[in-house]
Amino acid sequence: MTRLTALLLLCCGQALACEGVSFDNVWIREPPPGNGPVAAYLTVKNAGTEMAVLKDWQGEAFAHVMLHATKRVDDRVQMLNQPELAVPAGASVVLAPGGMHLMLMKANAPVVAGKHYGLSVSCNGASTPFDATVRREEAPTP
Ligand SMILES: [Cu+2]
Repeated sequence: MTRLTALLLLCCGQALACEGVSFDNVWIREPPPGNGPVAAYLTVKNAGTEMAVLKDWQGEAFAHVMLHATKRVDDRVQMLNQPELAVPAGASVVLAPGGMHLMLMKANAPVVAGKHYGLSVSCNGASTPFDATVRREEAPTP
C-alpha cells in the first residue's frame, strides 16, 4: 500500500462512516404532565454498503437517552436497555409503539406537542444529528 492510499483510507473511511443511513418519521410522544421518561420513535434506514452500528444516543434537552426493547411476559411489560442497534446494509429498523423506542430522561422543560428537539447518535463512530417533533397520541402503549 502506498503512503497516499493509506492517507486516503484514513481520511475517507472516517468521513463515510455512516454514509447512506437516514432517520425518518422521528417523533416523540407527548407525555403526561410531569418530568417522567418520554418515548421517541423513528425508522433507521441503512442504504449504505456496510453495517451501521448505532450507540450513545443523546438529546440536547435531555439528561440521558436510552434505547429500549419492549418484552411482554404474560401481562407484564418489561423494557430492556439495548447497548447498541445494528442495522445491516440495505435494511431498515423501525422503532415504534409497543416495540423498540428511545427513552428520553429528565427533560429540561415540559415536552409538549409541536416542539422540536435535536437528537444525535454515534453511527459507526461518527456523531450523527437528527430532529424529532413532539406529537400527541391517543391510547398510549409502552
Ligand atoms: Cu422505555
